[in-house]
Amino acid sequence: MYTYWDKSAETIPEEELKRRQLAGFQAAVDQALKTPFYRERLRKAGITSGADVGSLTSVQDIPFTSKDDLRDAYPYGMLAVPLEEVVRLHASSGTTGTPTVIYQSAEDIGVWPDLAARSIAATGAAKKDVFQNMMTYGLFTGGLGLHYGAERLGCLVIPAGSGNTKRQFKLMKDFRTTMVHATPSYLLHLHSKMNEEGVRIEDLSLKKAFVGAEPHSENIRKKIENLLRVDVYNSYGLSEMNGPGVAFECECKDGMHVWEDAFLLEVIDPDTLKAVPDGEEGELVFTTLRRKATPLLRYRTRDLSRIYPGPCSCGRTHRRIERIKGRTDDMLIINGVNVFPSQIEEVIMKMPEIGNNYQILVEKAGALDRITVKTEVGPAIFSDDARDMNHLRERIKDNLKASISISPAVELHEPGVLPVYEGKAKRVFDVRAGE
Ligand code: DLL
Repeated sequence: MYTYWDKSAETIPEEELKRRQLAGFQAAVDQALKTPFYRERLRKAGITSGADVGSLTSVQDIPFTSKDDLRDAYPYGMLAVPLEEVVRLHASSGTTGTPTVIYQSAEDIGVWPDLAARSIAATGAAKKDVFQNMMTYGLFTGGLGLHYGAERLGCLVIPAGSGNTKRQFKLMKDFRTTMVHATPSYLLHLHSKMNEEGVRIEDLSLKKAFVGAEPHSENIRKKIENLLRVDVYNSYGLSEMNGPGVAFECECKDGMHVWEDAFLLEVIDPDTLKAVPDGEEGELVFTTLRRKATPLLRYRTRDLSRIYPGPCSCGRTHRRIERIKGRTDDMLIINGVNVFPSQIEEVIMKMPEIGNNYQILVEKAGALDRITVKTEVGPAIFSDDARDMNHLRERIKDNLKASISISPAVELHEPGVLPVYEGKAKRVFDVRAGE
């Protein structure tokens, strides 16, 4: 009863998968040795050919690659094929200015839609579906990644791009869109515009939403599922590993399957840099197994997650990771207490009174840190009665104190007041350094 895009690849026996991974890993090392960056780095580690890595565990003999390495190698230091073999590039600008760039050869660009088609087919999507892609098109990988995957699956693809809620609703109604792809924050925003645009759920034919590109909690998933009456599937990816189509939830919605025939996954302790046992939380590290133009070895994602033990009932043998908890560089230390923004989101979004948008502000108050959680409340809840609002504020504070030991100030806002982002939402404003 489960659907597959490429059943033999998705349910490949573990031993066979490992054999393929080793062949892919050795080829990736050979390929990496063609780049100025890795030639130098691997030589120092005593590796001069793919044959020097005899087993999957010997991945641990290879130095890590970081985002800074990609920046330093800009623009061509990590290119492993002649430039005329490259058919596309994607780049992400990040915060520091120098972009990181990933090149794709014609062969590479064939692999990615295959992984993307596999991902969306795992949610039960089929040829008859109408797929409206609300991710930003361009250098960002969110647009083209699933676009070509859905086309390969045979769906009707509407390349709507992000923004313009009015047009999104019109497209959804006129073409009976059954599946959408967007950031979770954009879908919540879209929902908050439904009334204003005179759209009712009954006017739409939506069945599924694929969400990713930003951290979000299980409670955000539930919220979107209830508000838009769709099944929401979590999609994880990063530009360095192509983009979306690295890990995706199947119909079981119980962790995201990492496509392990394309990406070699390690989970490491970000402090000791040693592998953690399966099931323990750590930083995800990936090695590309099938990319020719920009092979990356042991790329440190900074994303925290863990591997789910045991097989999934869908029959896929590719292991699953838990929803991303946050990035190692996202963790806030508030007066000595470590807290991830995702933990705050999890607590507030469990409360039915809370609306679709929130922000976290961290400042200095004398020697101490002060955290303020600003959240919109549902349209039916917001009131001028100060007592009601005070009561809700206190409950939010109590819940945060009880579950994550922080005592923030809480600001309640009317729906539509906090800023909305068409791409990745910016939720955390930590202004301590600038004070
Ligand atoms: O965000 C690729 C993507 C597009 C994934 C569309 C899914 C859907 P980057 O801009 O390079 O690529 O950002 C990658 O975003 O390292 C995570 O920190 C975060 N991220 C991506 N997906 C998820 C997710 C795209 N499902 C960075 N949950 C990653 C939590 C996510 N964080």
